Amino acid sequence: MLYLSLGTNLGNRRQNLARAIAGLGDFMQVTAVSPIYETRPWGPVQDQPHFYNLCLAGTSLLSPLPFLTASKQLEEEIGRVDSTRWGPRLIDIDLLLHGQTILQTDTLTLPHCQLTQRAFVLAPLADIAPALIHPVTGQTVRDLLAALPLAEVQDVHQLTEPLQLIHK
Ligand code: PH2
Ligand code: MG
Ligand code: MG
Repeated sequence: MLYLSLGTNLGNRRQNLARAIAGLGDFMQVTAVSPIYETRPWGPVQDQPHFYNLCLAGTSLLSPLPFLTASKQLEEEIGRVDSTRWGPRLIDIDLLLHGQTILQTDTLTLPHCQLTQRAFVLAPLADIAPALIHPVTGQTVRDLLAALPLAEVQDVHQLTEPLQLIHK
């Protein structure tokens, strides 16, 4: 099973998420999609629009590095141009977990290195996989979320209207 985090804070955020999920269908089978969360920018760049974030689960025949390449290509197809670290983006597709794989290369770290600190990742991930165990810390997603400072969790807001999935 693999788990992804999607984020967008430019343009039509709902449409960007829907396009990413449709495009991911070319190289993975999506089996679960979380609700959307509207989230305050997290990290060193605070002066940028709020994000829409969600998590999804699925399977893929691609191993981690080819999967990363395919998802970077999809980001470009959707129109992501500026890749400033931490800056605003049309779409960001982050691989959180790929089975139990633990990996550290220049381009990819698994599990995602900031997974345990980000409410905008853990809240939607807990909606679709609360009992999933982090292969390094051994904690469940539910417990990782509960361990975050309350203020961080209060910065993410679940939207009530579900995402309309589209077909390419
Ligand atoms: N992505 C970042 C940096 N900060 N903040 C929120 N709320 N959501 C994101 O997806 C996000 C972020 C870098 O990828
Ligand atoms: Mg990211
Ligand atoms: Mg990214």
